[in-house]
Amino acid sequence: MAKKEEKAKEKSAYGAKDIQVLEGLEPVRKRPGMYIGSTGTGGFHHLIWEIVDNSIDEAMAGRAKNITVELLKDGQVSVTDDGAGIPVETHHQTKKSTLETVMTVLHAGGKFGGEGYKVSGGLHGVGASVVNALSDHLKAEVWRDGGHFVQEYKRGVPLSKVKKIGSANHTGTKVTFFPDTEIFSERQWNEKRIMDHLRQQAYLTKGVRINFYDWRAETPLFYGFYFEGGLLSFAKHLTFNKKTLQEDAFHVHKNQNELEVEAAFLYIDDTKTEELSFANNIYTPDGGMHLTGFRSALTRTLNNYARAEGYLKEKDENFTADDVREGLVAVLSIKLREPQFEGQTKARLGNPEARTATEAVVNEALKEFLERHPQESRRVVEKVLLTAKARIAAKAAKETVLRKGALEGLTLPGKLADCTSKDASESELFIVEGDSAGGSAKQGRERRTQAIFPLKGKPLNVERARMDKMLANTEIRSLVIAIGTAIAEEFDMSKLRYHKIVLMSDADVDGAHIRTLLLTLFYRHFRPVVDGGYLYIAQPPLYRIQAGKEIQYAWNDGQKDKILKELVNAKAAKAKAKGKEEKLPTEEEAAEAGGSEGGEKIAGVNVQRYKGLGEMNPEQLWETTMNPANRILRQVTVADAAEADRLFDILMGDEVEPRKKFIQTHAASVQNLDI
Ligand code: 28F
Repeated sequence: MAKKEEKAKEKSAYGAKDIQVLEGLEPVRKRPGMYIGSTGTGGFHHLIWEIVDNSIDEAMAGRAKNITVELLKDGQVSVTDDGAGIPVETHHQTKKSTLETVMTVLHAGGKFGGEGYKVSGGLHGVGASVVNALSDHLKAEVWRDGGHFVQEYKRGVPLSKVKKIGSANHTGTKVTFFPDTEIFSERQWNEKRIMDHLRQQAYLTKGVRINFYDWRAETPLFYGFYFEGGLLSFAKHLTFNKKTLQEDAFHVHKNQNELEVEAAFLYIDDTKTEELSFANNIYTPDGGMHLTGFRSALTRTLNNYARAEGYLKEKDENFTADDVREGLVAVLSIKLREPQFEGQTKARLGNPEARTATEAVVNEALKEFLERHPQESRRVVEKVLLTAKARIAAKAAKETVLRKGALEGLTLPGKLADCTSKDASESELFIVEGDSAGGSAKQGRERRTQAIFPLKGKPLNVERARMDKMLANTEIRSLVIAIGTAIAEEFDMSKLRYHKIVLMSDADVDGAHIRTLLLTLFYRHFRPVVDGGYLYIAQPPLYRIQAGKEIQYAWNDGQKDKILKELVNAKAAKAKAKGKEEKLPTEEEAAEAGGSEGGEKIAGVNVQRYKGLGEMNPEQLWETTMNPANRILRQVTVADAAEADRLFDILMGDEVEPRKKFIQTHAASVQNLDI
C-alpha cells in the first residue's frame, strides 16, 4: 500500500472509531454526577482524585514510588508517576493501543484490568476515561520501552493515534487535563483541599512520595508527603498536639483471607473520639463493616484483658463499645476485591467479610500488644474503667431521677413564686441563694414578669455533690420543673418558661460555690439555655452609701471611694457657700468618711457593706439588683459555664489532690471550703 493511501485509510478508520468513543463516553457527559458525584466543586476536585488513584494503584503494585501533582498557571492540572507507564501496544480485546483503551473506554480499569490490578471503588476508580470525557482537553504521556509516547484528546475523543515523540531512559505516566467549562460550574482549584487529600493518600500508601506544586501564585507552593509509618504516622499526626496515654501507638497491618487490613490507634486524655476509616483508600465517613469489626475487636479484647488482669472484678459489668471509644483516635484501612459502598452517599462499606477479617486481625494483634505494653495498657484500661463508672453512675441517676416522664404532670413547686405573665419572652426567673434573700426578692419583685426560686444553700453547699447526686436533690428537681424544659431525652427547649434565668447569690465563697454548681448544672444539662444566652448572673452592689436622704450604691471599692469623695467635696462646697470657714477635707479624711466596715456613721455619711443579699430589704434588692432600669446583669457565656464545669470537678470531684492544690493556689480568695 502506498503511504498516502495508508494515511487516508487510517483517517477514515479513525472517523468510525471516534463515533464509537463518543458513544461510549456519552453517558459520562450526560450524567456526570453518576460518575464523579457532582459537577460542583466536589466533582471538580474528584477529577484529580481519579487520576491520582491510578498512580496510587501503580504504587501499590510496587512499580511507582513518586507521584507529582501540579496546578498549572492556566488552570490545567498534571499528574505524573514513575511507574511502568501505561502499555502502548495493541490491546488484544479492543485492537487499539492499551493507552487509548484506558483513556477512552469506560470502566477500562476494572474490565481490562489484569489479575488484582485495580481495586475499583464504586464511584471511584472508574478511572481516566471519565476524567477524559469531562475534560475540554487532555494529554496522556507515557515513558516506556525507551520511548516517549503521547496521545491527546478533546472531550474524550482522540485527536490522533498514540505517537512516539522521543526517546526515554526512564518509565512513567503523565496526564495533563483541563476540565470542561461546559460541565463544571465551580472551577477553582482549592490547594488546601488537594493537599489534605494527598496527605491522606500518602498515609494510606506507606512508602509513596506525593509531591504537590501550585504554580499559580506569585511564589509557587511546594509540598511533599511521605510517611514511612503508614497509618501509624497517620494516628500520630492526628494526636500530635494532644496528651496521649500511650508512648507507642497500636499498629497492625496484615492480610487475612485475601483482604488487607491495617489499623492504628492511640488513646488521648480526653473524652473525644476520632475514627477514620477507609476502604480501598476511599474515605468511608459513615464507617461500615470494617469499622464494626474493629470496634468489636477493641471492646472484646480490652474486656478480656481487663478481666484477666483483675481490673474488672467478677461483679463488674463489661465495658461497652462506647466506653472503649472515649479518647480513642483510630485509623482503619481495608483493601478488598469488590467493595460495596452503601447508603445514600455511598459512605459506608457493606461487605460482611470486611467485618470478620478486621475483627480477627485486630483481636489477635491487640491481645499481643496489651500483653507487651503493661504500663500503657494499665493507663488505657484505667481510663476506660473511669468512663464505664461515669456511664453507670449517670445511668443510675437517670433511672432514679430522670425516668421517662418522671417530671411530667408534676405541678410547679410550692417554693416557686411564679410571675403572672405566661409569655416566656418577658418572664424572668431569679434563682436566689438563701431563704431570707428569697423572701426579700419575693416582696421586692415586679410580680407580673419576675419569678423567684429560693434555693436552700446548705444541702448543696456542704455535701460534696456529684452531678448525679445533685440531680437526685429535690431542690434541683423542683428547679428543673420550674424551668419547664425537662431534662435529658425529655429536654424540650420550646418549653422554656423564662427567657432570662438569673443566678443571684452572695458575693462570698459560698455564693461562688453555689454559682459554680448551678453553672455546671446548666452547662451539662441545659446547654441550649446557655447557648441561647438565656442565663445571667445578677450583680448586687457591695456598698450602700447614704448621705442624708440621698442613697447611692457602689459595685466595687473604686466606685465607693469616688462617691464618698464627691459627697465630702459637695458638703464642703455647701459650707463655704454659706460663709462658714471650713477647710476642704483631705484625701484621707474623705476616705475615712467611708470607714472600713459597714454601718459607720461619719460626718453624716453612712456606708454599709453588704455581706449578703439577706441584708438588703426588699426595696433595696429591687432597686439595685432586680429593677431592669438600674440593675447590672452579666450574661453567661459558654466559656464561663465551661470553666465552671472544670472547677466543679476540682471542687466537688473524688480526687482530693487537685482540690487541695486548687485551694492552696487560691487560698487568698477561697476560704471556708470543706475539703
Ligand atoms: C498520571 C496517572 O495512570 N498511571 C498508570 C499504569 C501502569 C500499568 C497500567 C497504568 C494493564 C492491562 C490495563 C504497566 N505495566 N497515572 C497513571 N500506570 N495502567 S495507569 O496498566 C493498565 C492495564 O490493561 C501497567 C504493566 N502492567 C500495568
